[in-house]
Amino acid sequence: MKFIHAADVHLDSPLRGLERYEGAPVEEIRSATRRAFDNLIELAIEEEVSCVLLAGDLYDGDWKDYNTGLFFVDRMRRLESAGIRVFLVAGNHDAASQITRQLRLPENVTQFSDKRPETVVLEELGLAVHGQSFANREVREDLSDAYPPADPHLFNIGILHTCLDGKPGHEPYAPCTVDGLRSKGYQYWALGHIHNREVVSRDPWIIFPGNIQGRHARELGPKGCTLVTIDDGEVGAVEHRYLDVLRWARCVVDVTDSATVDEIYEQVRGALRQVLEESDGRPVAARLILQGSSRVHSTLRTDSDHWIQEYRALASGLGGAGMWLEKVVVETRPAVAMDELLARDDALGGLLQSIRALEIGAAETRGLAEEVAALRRKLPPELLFGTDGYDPGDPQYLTGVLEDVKELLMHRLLAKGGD
Ligand SMILES: [Mn+2]
Repeated sequence: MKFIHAADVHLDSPLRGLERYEGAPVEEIRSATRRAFDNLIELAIEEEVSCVLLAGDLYDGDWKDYNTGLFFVDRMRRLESAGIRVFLVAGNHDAASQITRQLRLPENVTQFSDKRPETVVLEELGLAVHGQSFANREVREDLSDAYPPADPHLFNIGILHTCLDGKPGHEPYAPCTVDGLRSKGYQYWALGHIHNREVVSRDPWIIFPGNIQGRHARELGPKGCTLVTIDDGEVGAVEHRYLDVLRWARCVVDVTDSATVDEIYEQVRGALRQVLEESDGRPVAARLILQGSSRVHSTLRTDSDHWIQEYRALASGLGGAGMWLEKVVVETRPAVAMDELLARDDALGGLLQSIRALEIGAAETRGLAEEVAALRRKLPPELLFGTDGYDPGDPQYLTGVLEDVKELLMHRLLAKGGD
């Protein structure tokens, strides 16, 4: 028999950072999580799996309206007609406390309790499925602790939404340990919450399948689910299957060897084309990052808005499945011998030396922190504390900004006064 393990569907979650741009395929982007979920349904039917496991964060949060629920119920009915069972637990995003609207689910779907671990036994398949949902967003205790020991006569699967032993960039919910999971004696742990695919262990199998559709520039590369085959009560094959309909990529181009902006443009074209070719026929949302030391650094920097739009136009003209630049980051350095300039015994040399010598100490950053305090109060919390968040009052952040200012000043001077 076979089963599919997926997690973090985040149904109807918006894809961040794309819709603002001219030419971005707004409808395609909005429907991406649904189409990826449709791919999952199709795969389940095609592969004739016995069950589908959804390890939490099926929803992105409370439904905006009933459409999200209606879509899900409809897809569950399709699985029901194909004789496929579905087991799901709620995660932090769709914990009982987060969801106010509800729809009755078809009988093939089991949603595990958020009070205690439950076990469903499918005698005809020789299968026991254990699971528990999140009752609220912030579950701090080890839920796996109370899961029952394995039934020695059956193939045991544990479904759990967890950060495991803590992963950077993911909230530390329902922590547990590999040893703790192993001690239950299950053959397979179907985990969710971490959006990157990871095979944590092979004995027993402990897997994060990752999410089924990348939603922003940090959820890179192919996304999908895990298809597991069980032969004679043991795991036979474990395969990753792609379900995503749009792919996120990071395209870093070192422009050191390009002498002119035209050469850089051609280099970028080649790099973007390669990213598109490696996307398995999916449209790509890419972040373009230019690095290296460049003789045209100041042109790129001073006219950055122009170049960003040039690269955007370039990307959308590449054809194929389509490509959009989510962001263009120019991180080049000037290709000048800074040491020589600093050693110069003239006005420019002296000015450069004094800028470089500016000491940025605690007092300066403290003063600045007070000045940005008013601005900070106006910022939405997700900007301050999200995974991509930054705190403009943070002394470390401010020191970084001041260092940037120093560098920028020096480069401006060189662009004007240098050769
Ligand atoms: Mn989660």
